[in-house]
Amino acid sequence: MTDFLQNHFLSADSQYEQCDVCIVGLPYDGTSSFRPGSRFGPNAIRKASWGMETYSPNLQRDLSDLKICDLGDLEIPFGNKEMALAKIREAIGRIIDDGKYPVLLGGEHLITLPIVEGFRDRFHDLAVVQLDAHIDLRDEYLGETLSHSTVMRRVLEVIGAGGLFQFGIRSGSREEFSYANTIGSLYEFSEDGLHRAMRTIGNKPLYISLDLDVLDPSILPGTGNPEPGGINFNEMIRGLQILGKAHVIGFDVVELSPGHDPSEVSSIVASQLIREMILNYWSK
Ligand SMILES: [Mn+2]
Repeated sequence: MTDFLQNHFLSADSQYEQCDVCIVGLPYDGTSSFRPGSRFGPNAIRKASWGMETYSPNLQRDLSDLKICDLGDLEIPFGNKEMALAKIREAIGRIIDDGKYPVLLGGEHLITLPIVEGFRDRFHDLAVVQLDAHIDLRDEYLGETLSHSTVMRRVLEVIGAGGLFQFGIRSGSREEFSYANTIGSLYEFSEDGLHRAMRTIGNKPLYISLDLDVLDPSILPGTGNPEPGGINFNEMIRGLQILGKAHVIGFDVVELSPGHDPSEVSSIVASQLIREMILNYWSK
């Protein structure tokens, strides 16, 4: 049957077996501390995506030229954090092993940890770019070592110091900033800063984690922990393009909390960024 709109991302109408790019929703928000609701992110992105064109005039590429599949949301046992993370890690591993290009929709930022573990088991010398307002380098938060505010500290343990490149950071504790300065992970989100990171990353496989709160709350209020003074849309588009000079092996877009933006513009911004990222980063 044709002519029926389904609840999948725009143009993601391939079957899994045939697809090159595989979109997966990871609707986990179990450790959100301030304003939960990012479990509703993936479906809000899917819905908003139908309002945009498949064609990017900026890149002169079209989603409809790609074979994209949207698997829907992974079923996650919400009350059991370890089991939720293990399930995500296993799902990501299967998608990579099947030769698909993974595009992951959060969910809160903790989901990046099992994703990075899945990539680390399969790619040597992995680099991770974090686009985020928050530094997320606490060793523990409220007595927990696994949390949205400790996630990049755990990621560092997985990939090793020197593998993490943080952009857009404007919130964190004194201790976290001093730790970041000792390992040299902070970069300015500017053409200079991005090119500098690109030179260090070189030919390494690169995973990108885009926490949407890196954007200014005036264009993306629908997130759990908004921070004023963020990046605007055109700066982000330009930055994502520069990151495309590296070998980007997959990415996540996390922390959209659609319930906090009745205008739905946040979801529209998120879906446009995902279109640009797919068209920027996927190549045969
Ligand atoms: Mn954040």
